[in-house]
Amino acid sequence: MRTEEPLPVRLEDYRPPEWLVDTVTLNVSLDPSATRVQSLLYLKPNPEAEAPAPLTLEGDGLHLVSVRLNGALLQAGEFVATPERLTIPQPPNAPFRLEIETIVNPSANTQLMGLYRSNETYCTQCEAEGFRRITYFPDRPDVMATYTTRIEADKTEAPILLANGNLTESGDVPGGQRHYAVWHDPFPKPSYLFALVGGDLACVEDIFVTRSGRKVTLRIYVEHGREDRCGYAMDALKRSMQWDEQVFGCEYDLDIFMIVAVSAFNMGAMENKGLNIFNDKYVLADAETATDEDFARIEAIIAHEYFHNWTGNRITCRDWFQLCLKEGLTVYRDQEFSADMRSRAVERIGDVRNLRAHQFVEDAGPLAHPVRPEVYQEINNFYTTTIYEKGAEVIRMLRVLLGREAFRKGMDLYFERHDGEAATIEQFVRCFADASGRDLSQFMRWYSQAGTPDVVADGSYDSTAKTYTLKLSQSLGPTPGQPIKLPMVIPLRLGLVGADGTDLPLVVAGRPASDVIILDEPSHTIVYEGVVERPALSINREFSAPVKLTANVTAEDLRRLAAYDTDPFNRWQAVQTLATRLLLKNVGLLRAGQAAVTDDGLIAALAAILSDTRLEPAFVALVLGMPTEADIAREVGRDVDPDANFAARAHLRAAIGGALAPALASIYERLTSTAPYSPDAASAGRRALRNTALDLMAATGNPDAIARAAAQYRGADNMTDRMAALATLSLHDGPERAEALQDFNRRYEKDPLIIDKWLGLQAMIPEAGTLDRVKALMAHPAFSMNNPNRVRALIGSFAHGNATQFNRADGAGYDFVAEAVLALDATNPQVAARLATAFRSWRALESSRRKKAEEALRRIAGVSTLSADVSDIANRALTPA
Ligand code: 0A1
Ligand code: ZN
Repeated sequence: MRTEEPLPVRLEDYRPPEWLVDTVTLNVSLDPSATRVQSLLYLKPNPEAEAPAPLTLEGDGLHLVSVRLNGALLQAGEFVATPERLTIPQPPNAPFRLEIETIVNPSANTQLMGLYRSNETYCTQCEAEGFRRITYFPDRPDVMATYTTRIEADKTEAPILLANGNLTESGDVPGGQRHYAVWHDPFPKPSYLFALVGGDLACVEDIFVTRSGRKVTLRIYVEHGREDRCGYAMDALKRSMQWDEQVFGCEYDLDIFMIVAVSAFNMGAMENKGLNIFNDKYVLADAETATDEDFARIEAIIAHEYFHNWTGNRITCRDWFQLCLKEGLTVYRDQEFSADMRSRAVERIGDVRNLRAHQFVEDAGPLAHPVRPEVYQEINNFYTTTIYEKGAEVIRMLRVLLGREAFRKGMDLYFERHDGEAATIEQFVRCFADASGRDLSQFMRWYSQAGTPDVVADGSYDSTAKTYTLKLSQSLGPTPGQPIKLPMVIPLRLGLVGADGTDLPLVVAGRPASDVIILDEPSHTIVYEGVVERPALSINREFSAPVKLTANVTAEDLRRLAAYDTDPFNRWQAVQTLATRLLLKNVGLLRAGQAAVTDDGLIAALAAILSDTRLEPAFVALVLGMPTEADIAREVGRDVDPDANFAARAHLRAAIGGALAPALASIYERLTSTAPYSPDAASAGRRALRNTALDLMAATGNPDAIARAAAQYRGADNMTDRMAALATLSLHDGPERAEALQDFNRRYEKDPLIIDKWLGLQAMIPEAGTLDRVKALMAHPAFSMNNPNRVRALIGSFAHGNATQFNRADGAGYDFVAEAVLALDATNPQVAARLATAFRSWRALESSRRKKAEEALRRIAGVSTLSADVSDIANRALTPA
């Protein structure tokens, strides 16, 4: 743990590094509790820095053994070493060699940052500031060096020794049980991309031939016995490599690409050069153990980490404020990859649902921050949905604004101009401005202004003049530190949909007009001419801008869009909007003690979509999905009562399940298949629709439907159908549920990754008994507070995925999560801080819950030994709006 209070870091304080590092030669001798790290650095003064200065290298909890400068052992007085810093007050004003020896204890590293052990395997995590937990270093991304890593270890403990780059040498250490391997990475990189692994791992190997004909060895390392669950990840990797060549012209650059799956990992995965390290959850999959969603996520994360090789590694970030430079761009790239591999419409709807569920919520609360923040206390807390997913939306808007071709030109220019550099957002956007000749200065506000813009679209038809007048306006509310906002550049793709469902021609001032309107003023009016009939407005098609849209579209228009819109996103959106209007009305009625109502128009729209056999099943499943409790809470906005939201949604689901029972039953039968399981998107879509139908039929509590779910659970030959049936059963307290839950535990008790699904499902049951169930499950043999996946599955699902029970009226949900945050903070502050973000919407709650949530947050914030990570989240969450 750090012993110094961290100061806020500000973008405006950026200064170039005073010292540069040409080469790093590491010699790491692995030992469970005393790993010896010898680091040889060739340093030189940075000609761009202001003045020659003392040399200050960062550390974190380090123990120094010795330091030598140009071969001479430094004496006390010639350097100052603390666990956090190594300072040489008077270094030569010329290039020199520095040799540093430190000892670290990987077994005691519970933070999982730096060098640690996952089960028995030695592995590293250096992003963002983990390298300084291994050796003293100028640990900032604009210091790029080439690395040579020699690893030595006991042969039986760690027969496999890996590091970044290509293997150059390996062999036995004479006279003992130890062996070594030397890896060299010729590409200059920042320290956060360093990695090494040592362990007894199994390996699956394949080969990829790049477009220029180079053979690249592909290896996935996993625990012994897991080799047969690597096939899908390997296939996804090869498809990613090929796609990046075809779509972005990016070819892989080393002779080998390795992925190592570990069971203890703070995040999803890490893009270390040539040696990606993955949470095993995002590698291992087969029909028996993984759901369709797991397969899709594995494909996306494998692609994401691979794509970082160019967007992140070859071109990295100048400083951590530029994090979205690599993350937003790489998310955009992985979303496009998934869209090409699967269904573009389904991918887009899924991505937007995810954006609204997480990023819009973050943007609406006390943790809101710009896509490029200007200040941070703890960088680990900025791996957020705003940096990642909103960052991707900003890139997507660039493509909408510039068009596909100019966008690609801008990307090409970026790769050409900045390869091998640590770049900024300004440099990135400049490439698109230069490639297109467009002025993108106002567009830059997407990077600097936090919050979700509100856009109001008000259309009116003049049947005499045959004109359609569209008034658009935008506003952006205050966010922490940003009381006043300037207008954004908002690209809105739109269509005017006629009664027969076709798009009417867009004509403005006598000329054909683009289907993209750029709203860059507070308000703007457009008059479309020659509009032969009253159209239904379909706006923000494809979700062309990440805004909250309010349009004066009638229910009748929405039903037209639901039935016909040529843009599948807005077809889905039309149903969502109809459902949201009904849900909001019912939340009001229920809170006033009245009965909820139904909407025949919505049911009819759903029935029409259900019976349209030309539609992709995955799309129909999404349409039937209905807004989530979180969606409702977001729309309600303030004075939120999670119980009322839940009741309104449950009422709607039961109404659909009741009214459409015959259609749902026939879908269920029609999509029943005896073909062997395949994770492809089309098959997954059919399963998604069939399981949605099952769930809606059971939503009425109909015993036949519940019996059907129980039968599906028992008879399933794949995890998707088994889990879906279990999820349906989990919502209906009865013997079928108890039996299936017990069976699942028995079946998979040896496999913690699968038990995670079972833990998560139970943590999300919207019943009063769930908190006690969660507490009891903490004693389950598979559960451990030391494994982030287990913690997220059980406690994280409860805190983030169970709105009614986390927000129990008696406050017991808050108390439980607060205690868990504090308990975890002692061992793993990053995971604790992530859990603490569950409180981020506390101010939107009705007053009684708000008070209880605030008390719990204050209890967290008041603990004096808090980590920087949790203290940052708790304090920002409590800062007055
Ligand atoms: N760069 C990774 C995310 C990541 C960030 C921090 C980590 O530290 C524990 C790990 C991974 C990505 O975007 O996938
Ligand atoms: Zn990433």
